[in-house]
Amino acid sequence: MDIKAYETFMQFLKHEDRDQAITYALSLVESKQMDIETLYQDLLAPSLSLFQCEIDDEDICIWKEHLRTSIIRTILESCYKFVLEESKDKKPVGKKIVVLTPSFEYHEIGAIMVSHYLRLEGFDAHYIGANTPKSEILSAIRAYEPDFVALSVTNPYNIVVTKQITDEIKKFFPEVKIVVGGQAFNHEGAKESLKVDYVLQSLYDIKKFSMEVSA
Ligand code: B12
Repeated sequence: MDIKAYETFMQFLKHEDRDQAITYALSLVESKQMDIETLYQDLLAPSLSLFQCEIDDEDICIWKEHLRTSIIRTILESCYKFVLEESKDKKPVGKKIVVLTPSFEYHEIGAIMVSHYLRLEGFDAHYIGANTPKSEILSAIRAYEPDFVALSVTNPYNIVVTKQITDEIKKFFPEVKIVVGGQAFNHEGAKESLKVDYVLQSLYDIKKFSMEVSA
């Protein structure tokens, strides 16, 4: 891990210096000092997952968290052109996958990252949004006919709604394979009640999954 790059980036974030943080992160990829996966894994993800507010005032902390998330989201959206460039020479997997977060789940940064990782692996991957109601998920499957639906779930309370959604996908579209991942599945027993085909978490899992389904 490039500690110096991480510390430089974190200094910009700590000072809420949006412009410098974005410019710096994009320059690392543009100058090929870092590839997309390294930028996401070593800088962007930890900058949120390890977020700690050093102020006691809860209102200020919430505002700071929102601001930081918005900076990271801008970087992710701006990186999409590099994702396309990096995946240009990758052999297509020949599978469509839609990535989303279910109803009530607002944490979407992980889902966006995962959709980029899947693109880099050669999937025809599309992030369709956060807090996606069951009816919209079903109509997206009907219209788009994906091979896989990937649900990102962070809050363990949302396992209940995830079960309702995945049961309906299995009922109406048994041919569509379901992938789940996200922090909620780090909790014991979270996946037991679900009828899903894959529970994945890390970039390593995604690469393994890609090799398995391309074969
Ligand atoms: C940013 C943030 C928010 C933002 C999200 C904004 C957005 N647009 O995404 C906002 C402010 C909206 C928010 C709200 C809330 N949050 Co919040 N939030 C966070 C924070 C700081 C970072 C999350 C993040 O983006 N991490 C970075 C990403 C990259 O990591 P990731 O999501 O884990 O994803 C990685 C892997 O999990 C995996 N992955 C994820 N999905 C998938 C899917 C597949 C298919 C695969 C293969 C892999 C995979 O790959 C990703 C890349 O490595 C965390 C702190 C933390 N420790 O995570 C709290 C945290 C997740 N939030 C928490 C809570 C409690 C809430 C609220 C309930 C607070 C409240 N009282 O209102 C609400 C819930 C809103 C809702 N209904 O969903 C708790 C959850 C606790 C728990 N029960 O587990 C945390 C852990 C904070 C804490 N320590 O208490 N939050």
